[in-house]
Amino acid sequence: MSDGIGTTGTGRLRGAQRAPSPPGLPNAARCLVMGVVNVTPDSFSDGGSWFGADAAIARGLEVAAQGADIVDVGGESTRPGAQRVTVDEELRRVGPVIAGLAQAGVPVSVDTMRAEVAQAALDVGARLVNDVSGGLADPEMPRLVAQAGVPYVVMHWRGHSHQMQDRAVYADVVGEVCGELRRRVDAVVAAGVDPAMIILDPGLGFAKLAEHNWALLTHLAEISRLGGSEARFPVLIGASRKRFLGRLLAAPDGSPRPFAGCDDATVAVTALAAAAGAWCARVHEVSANADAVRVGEAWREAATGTALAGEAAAGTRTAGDAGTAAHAGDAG
Ligand code: PMM
Repeated sequence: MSDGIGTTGTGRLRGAQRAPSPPGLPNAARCLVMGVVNVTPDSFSDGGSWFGADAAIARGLEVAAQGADIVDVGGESTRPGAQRVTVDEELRRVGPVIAGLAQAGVPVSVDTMRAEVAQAALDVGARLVNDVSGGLADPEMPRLVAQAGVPYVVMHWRGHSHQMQDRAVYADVVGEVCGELRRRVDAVVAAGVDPAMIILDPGLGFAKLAEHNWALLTHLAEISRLGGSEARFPVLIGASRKRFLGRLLAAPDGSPRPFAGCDDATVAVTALAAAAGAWCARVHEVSANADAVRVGEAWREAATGTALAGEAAAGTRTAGDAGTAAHAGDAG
């Protein structure tokens, strides 16, 4: 197994590769940054902050200016225990925001589990459908995405918010998540979705305990290959401000760190995930994460270059010598 960090030889090279962006999305020689705009009164960490079209559009423009490659607009909270909103309410929340941002030239994704909402979002300029249920919540979704020919985030999901934490039971979380994602990929491809349009997401925090999230984060290369296939899918991760970070940073009395105090830890996860070959990090605070993906990319490139030089020189020099030679004279 290889995660692109801390392993050696060809394992590291394979793990560090990153799948390119699907057509129609920004492509960069680094991990992308997706800035979150939740147009909800009750989302996980930013509920209520951008509730209302003008505030949400202003926030979307702000995160784009801070370096978000894509702005993800959602109108339904998925925090554990949340109740669903009606289709009309979801449409009312996200429609004007997506239209406003798309008109301003911002690449927008719609965070929805409903085909009707996805269609309306695409009609006003969204470029990507981010479906946290991977097509399970609304059976119409894969067909709609296939007909529209747009990129599609297929996230690992085991049920709606009110029931998901009971389903955080795994014997082998990486193997089971890869297997369940593979079945979703097969299903959406059978519905007509072009495999080149699929982005995978392990669904951190969705029917996952902290140890499950960490295990998945350290096996991004396996998720990209669904545990061993030839195809390599782009991988999106959404660790930002999630509870497992608050628990990691708990006070001495055990009380979890509040969401807003988890942004530095989010940045650390982003840098590590970028170095491990993640395609995109979904985050609430963009600026520092936009720096972190560049750090991660430099790390990944240096690791890859060192390993390549070591392989080329095998038998004549050690990998350490090769790494030194490759950077001789570089004082940066
Ligand atoms: N997490 C949330 C919402 N949407 N989409 C994807 N693809 N991946 C995620 O991990 C994800 C998501 C919940 O977080 P929020 O309520 O803080 O936005």
